[in-house]
Amino acid sequence: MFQRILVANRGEIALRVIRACKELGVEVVAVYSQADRNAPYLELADRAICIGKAPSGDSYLNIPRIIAAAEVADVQAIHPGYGFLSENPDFAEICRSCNFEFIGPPHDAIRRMGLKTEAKTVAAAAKVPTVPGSDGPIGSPHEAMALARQIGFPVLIKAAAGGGGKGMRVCRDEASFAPSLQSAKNEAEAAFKNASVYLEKFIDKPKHVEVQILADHHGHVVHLWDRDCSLQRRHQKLVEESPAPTLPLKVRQRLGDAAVRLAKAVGYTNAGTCEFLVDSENNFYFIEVNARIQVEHPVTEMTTGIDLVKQQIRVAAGEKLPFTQDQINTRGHSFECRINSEDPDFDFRPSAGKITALRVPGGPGIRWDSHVQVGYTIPPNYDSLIGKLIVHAPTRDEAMARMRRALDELVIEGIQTTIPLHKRIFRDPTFAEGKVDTTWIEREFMPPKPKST
Ligand code: MV4
Repeated sequence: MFQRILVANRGEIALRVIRACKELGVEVVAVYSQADRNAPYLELADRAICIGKAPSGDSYLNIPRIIAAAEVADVQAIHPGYGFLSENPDFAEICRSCNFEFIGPPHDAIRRMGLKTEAKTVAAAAKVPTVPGSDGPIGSPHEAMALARQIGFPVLIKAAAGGGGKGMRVCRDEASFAPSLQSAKNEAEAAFKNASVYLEKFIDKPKHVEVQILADHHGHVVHLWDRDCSLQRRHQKLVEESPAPTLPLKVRQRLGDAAVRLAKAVGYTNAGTCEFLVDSENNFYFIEVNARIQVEHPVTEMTTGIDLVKQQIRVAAGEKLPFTQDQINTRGHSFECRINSEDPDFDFRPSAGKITALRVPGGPGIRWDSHVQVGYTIPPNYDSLIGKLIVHAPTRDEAMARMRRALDELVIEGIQTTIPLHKRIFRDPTFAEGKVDTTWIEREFMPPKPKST
């Protein structure tokens, strides 16, 4: 096992990794930007090193500064958390060439999975169902139009280097195809410095179901079942749960098997997620791989009893996975609500400021993953996630009741948060039936308000 690890991240995930290190008896070095110098979790690390000014480019995204901190602190490994440098293949490669183990997949697996058409090609070769569409990035607008006709409208134009919905355009008919293609390419070039796009058949009102996988360096790959993350707004997840509601066990087993085949096909190691779209007839289609620990990993930890962050560290240190697929048992149901410092009544605009009061829920089946405390000032420089409220109970209905109870206990004053929105969601009958798809929140629950003129 490593003697000392550096955490190249901030906020709740930095704290999550610090906690895992402590339980493993591994020393942990935190890094922080000037904006985070008063963050309370820094005191829980064995050492904290300032890596620069508030802008991410000067700190959490700055590879030379992070490598310098790792050298100074003499660590053996670097945990990237999520976001920031976690899926940057160059960072993973640099870490390893500087003799720091990168706690994540091999850099070539990150690179290949980052190219969405490459990921689809690997998936198809591993007999994982993919959405019908172009084989790889498309050529001339003329060829693209011919292909779109062949696929059949509506089609979706997606950025090859993308993800998260950027550079994505739904195109319902031939007339709108050429302009949609141009604007998708422009957006992709601006966002990813890569204008390459590909085509897919548009799946109407899909659910977003993802499968957690873990792979060691000894050829063992397992899946830890599924999460439903359909409740999203503008590609920002709000609520996640495990297992996916309304999906028959047979389908969930086929999803898990598909994810394992894909991971094996790319030589994946460490923790990762395979994302799928599921249509109204429970057909599933692979869309992308997330080559990192995800925000919503706790719902899987609650239902499987497996500490994913500890397993990431153990696998990176060369240990074998301590369980086989048939030893992974899931129990009950888990939900996570993302608590953001945003105002849902004002288009989710960020609400930075000082937390003047905080009451954290407790009791059976409750978990609160958060780096904030009373008196803490949320810096305006980073994402607005301030905590994750996670519940676990024997059944989905009991887990919903537990979440309602926990949300009623949770009080955060001084800033606006998404708590009131979550209270409404957990009282919604469609959500209670598990019948929410990825378009539901904007279509039915809170349609965009018409702009007053
Ligand atoms: C799709 C789709 C429908 N059909 N692909 C959005 C972000 C990216 N990860 C994939 N996304 C989608 N791809 C086809 N062929 C609908 C979405 C989509 C979506 C997917 C997952 C979660 C939320 C979403 C919200 C809108 C659209």
